Amino acid sequence: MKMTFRWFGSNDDTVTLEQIRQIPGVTGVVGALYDVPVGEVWPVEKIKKLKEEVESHGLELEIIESVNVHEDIKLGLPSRDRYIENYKQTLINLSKFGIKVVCYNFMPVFDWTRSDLAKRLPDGSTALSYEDKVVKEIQPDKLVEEMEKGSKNLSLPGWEPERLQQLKGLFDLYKDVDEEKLFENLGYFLEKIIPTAEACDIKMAIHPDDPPWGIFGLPRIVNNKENLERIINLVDSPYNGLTLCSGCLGANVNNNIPEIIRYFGSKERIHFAHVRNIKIHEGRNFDESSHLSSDGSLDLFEIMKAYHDIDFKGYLRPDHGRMIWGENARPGYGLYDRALGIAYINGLWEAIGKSAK
Ligand code: CS2
Ligand code: MN
Repeated sequence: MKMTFRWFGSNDDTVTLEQIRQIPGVTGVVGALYDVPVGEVWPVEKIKKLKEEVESHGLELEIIESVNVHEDIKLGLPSRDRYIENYKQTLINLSKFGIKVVCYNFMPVFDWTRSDLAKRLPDGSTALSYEDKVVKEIQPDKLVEEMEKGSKNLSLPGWEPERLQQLKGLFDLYKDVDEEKLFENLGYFLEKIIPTAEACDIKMAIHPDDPPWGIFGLPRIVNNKENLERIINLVDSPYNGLTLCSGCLGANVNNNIPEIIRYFGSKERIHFAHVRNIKIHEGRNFDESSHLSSDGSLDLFEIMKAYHDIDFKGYLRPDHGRMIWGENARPGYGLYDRALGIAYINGLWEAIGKSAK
C-alpha cells in the first residue's frame, strides 16, 4: 500500500505539507483544485502549480479526491454531454502530471452528511456524528446552514455553496430520478469517460455514499456489495474501480467490510482505500471514533488483514479523524487524530506482514 494524507491546499488547510511529511510512512498527498467550479475543466497551469508545491516538500501527488461530477450528469440532463467532455479534458490534463487515480462520487445533491460536526465524546474529543432522527426531521436548507455553521469558515469538501444555493430547483429535478435512473446515468457517464481514463492511464475510483442510505428521498446507489458489483460491471474495465471507504459502507451493519475488500480486491478493482472507524449506536446512528478497533464498531485488524491478503498495492489514507488536543481544524480533517490513525494502521500492517511470514 501507499500511505497518503488528504490535503486541501496551502490557502485552505490548517495542516501544512511540512507536517504531513513528518508523519511516519506517508509518501504522498491526496489533493484537488478546490477553486474550479464543478463541471469546469481543471486548468493545466493550476494542476502544475499544485504538483510542484507538493513535490517541493518531498511528497508525491498521484491521486486526486475528488473531481466532482456535475449534477446535470447525475440527473441525466441534455446538458450533461458538455460537462462530460469537460471531465474528459480534466482527466487528460491530470494525466500530463502523472496522476494515477481519480476519486469521485455519484451522490445526488449532498456529499457526506452529518447531523453534528463536533459531537463531544466521553474523552473530551469531538467527532462528526450522524443521528437519523435529526436528519429525518430537518429541512435540507437548514441542514446546509448547520453544516456551514460547523465548518469553522473552512470549505467543506463536496459542499460547494454555489451548488447548494439552488437546492429547491435541484430537488424538483430529482423527482424523476429513482435508483434505476441513477444507475443508467452513471452507466452513461462511465461509458463516455472510461475510454479516456484508459488512454490516460488514470484509474477511476467511485467513493461510496455517506451514509450508505438515501436521505431526503434522494436516491443513493453506491452503498453495498451488490450495487458495487453492478457498478464495476457497467463498464468492464480495470479503470472502472472503487474507493473502498470502510466508514461509509460500514455504517450499514449488513456490509461485511473485510469480505467486500477480499471480493473486489481479487478482481483488482480497489484503487483507493479510506480507512476509518465508526461507533454504531442502535438504528442508523453513529459517531466517528478513533481508528482503534476497540473504540469503534469496525475491526481494523480484520480490515487491514483483508488488504494484506489481497496484496493491496494501491493508495490508502486515514479518513476522517476526531478533533483532539485542542486542535482547531476543518471538521474531520485535523492533523493529530489522522496521524495517530496512520501510526496505528502502519503498526497493524507491519505486524500482519511479519506474522504471515
Ligand atoms: C469524504 C467525502 O468520506 C470521505 O472521504 O469526506 O467528502 C469524499 O471525499 C467524497 O465523497 C469523495 O468524492
Ligand atoms: Mn471516505
